[in-house]
Amino acid sequence: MSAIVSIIMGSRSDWPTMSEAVQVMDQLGVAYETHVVSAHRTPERLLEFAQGADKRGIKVIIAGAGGSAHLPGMVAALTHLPVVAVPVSSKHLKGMDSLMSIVQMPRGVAVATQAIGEAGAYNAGLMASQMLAIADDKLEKRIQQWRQAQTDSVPWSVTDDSE
Ligand code: RP5
Repeated sequence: MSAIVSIIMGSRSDWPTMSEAVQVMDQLGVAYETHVVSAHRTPERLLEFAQGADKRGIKVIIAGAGGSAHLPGMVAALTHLPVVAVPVSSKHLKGMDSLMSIVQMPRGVAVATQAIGEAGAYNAGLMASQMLAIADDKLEKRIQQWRQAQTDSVPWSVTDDSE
């Protein structure tokens, strides 16, 4: 299966967070690729990646970055493909810097920003899958089944697992 979602991150150090995105896509059978693309350290790679993604068959981009976190917004500026963004937690400001930077996009360039950290990365994988399901009936069915399984897994009782 060739990749239809591209997961990019500003640094290899973002991978423990961004690896959460692949978990849900593995469960839902969505093909993805993963790359390190830094807006600041590899700006030419960023340009090449963003301008070539559509031609390579990528439909949705998930971009995670921490700190000044310019990657998601710059990718969105360079391609019409939807960009789902993950603010990665940072050492000094715990990802508040990443969130504030990523979420404050100027009018006319959209980024779908998720929560800070692992839950945000996981939901980015889910959101990308839901976007793709708009034009994929089989994937839509798998997502419905996945959601039902999640609902069924929530226990009624806090004291007895068997209930
Ligand atoms: C950002 O700076 C990256 O996305 C990462 O979250 C952060 C720190 O990067 P490293 O110094 O660990 O490579 O660009």
